[in-house]
Amino acid sequence: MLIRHKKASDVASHEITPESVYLNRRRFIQASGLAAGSIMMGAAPSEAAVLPAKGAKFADLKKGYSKLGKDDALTPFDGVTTYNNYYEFGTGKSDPAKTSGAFKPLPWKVKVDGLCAKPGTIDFDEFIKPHTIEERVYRMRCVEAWSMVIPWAGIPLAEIIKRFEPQSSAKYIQFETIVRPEEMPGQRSSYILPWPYIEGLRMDEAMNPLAILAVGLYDQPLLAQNGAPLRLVVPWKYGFKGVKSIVRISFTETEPKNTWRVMNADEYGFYANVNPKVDHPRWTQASERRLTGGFLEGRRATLMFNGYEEEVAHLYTGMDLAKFY
Ligand SMILES: Nc1nc2c(c(=O)[nH]1)N[C@H]1C(S)=C(S)[C@@H](COP(=O)(O)O)O[C@H]1N2
Ligand SMILES: [Mo]
Repeated sequence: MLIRHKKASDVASHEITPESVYLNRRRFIQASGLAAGSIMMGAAPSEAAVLPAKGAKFADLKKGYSKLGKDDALTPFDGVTTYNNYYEFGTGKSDPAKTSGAFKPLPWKVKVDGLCAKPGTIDFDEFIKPHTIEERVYRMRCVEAWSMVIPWAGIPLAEIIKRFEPQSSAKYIQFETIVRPEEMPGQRSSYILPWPYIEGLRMDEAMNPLAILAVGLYDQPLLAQNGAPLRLVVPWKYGFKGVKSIVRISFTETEPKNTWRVMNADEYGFYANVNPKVDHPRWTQASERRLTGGFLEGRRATLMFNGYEEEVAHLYTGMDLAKFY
């Protein structure tokens, strides 16, 4: 096993929190008004990052920056793990949970290359070991106009980037999803999308403190359908920017050719910032339906930059936001 994990028997019972209890704890925190801003519970772990055994919980997850409104109840675990977009496992929302049984998230290697001083191919445990895993509770807004609220466990992308010492000529970062048609039934068809799935960010976007590489959600390692073992989360952008099951990270001088833009440049851009004023040709972006308790709610207004305007608007000063869809 490449991941240094606690054996189930080593995990103290207070660290194993059933989903229902977790939700109640969260609701309590929200009810007591502590949800806005950083949640000041729990101490930073003294150890380096360690993934828990399957089914067990991250111990003492550090509470990172999370900002929610009063109408932002968490999407239940069942919703986050059964209503997915992951075309490598099929195009239906329930396909990824159903067809990903053969997918093996471990062992895993991540190749880092391009314009940086320290390129290399790194085992997943080495990749996460130097870092503290933080909880970040973020809204997630798909361009199809549905949304969720997800308690991620992840590592600030900026911290990871710094380790590889990108050169000043590196203007962008590109991410690539694994290609494993034998484990990913959607990849056996070349009609769905061109594989591998590619996404990217401008370097200053990638360095923004909100951007994380997630390794878990609801205190446990990511399931295949959510992008195990490692996926990007950029909460102010549409969900398709959140590339899953990353095997390669490249520092580039030119703008990455992200998959959905390659597929249909009239409908998808590179920046893909959540913007209620700019409609997708097929869907209004002014409002969205939140997934709660197993169903999609009625429409609610979509927020500029998905509610993270304060944190990210400065990245786009001088840009025509109506143009950069
Ligand atoms: N490799 C890969 N990454 C992907 C996708 C995909 O099809 N393949 N779908 C994207 C889209 S459209 C969305 S909305 C989010 C959904 O993430 P979730 O299923 O974990 O909620 O994943 C994104 N990442
Ligand atoms: Mo999406």
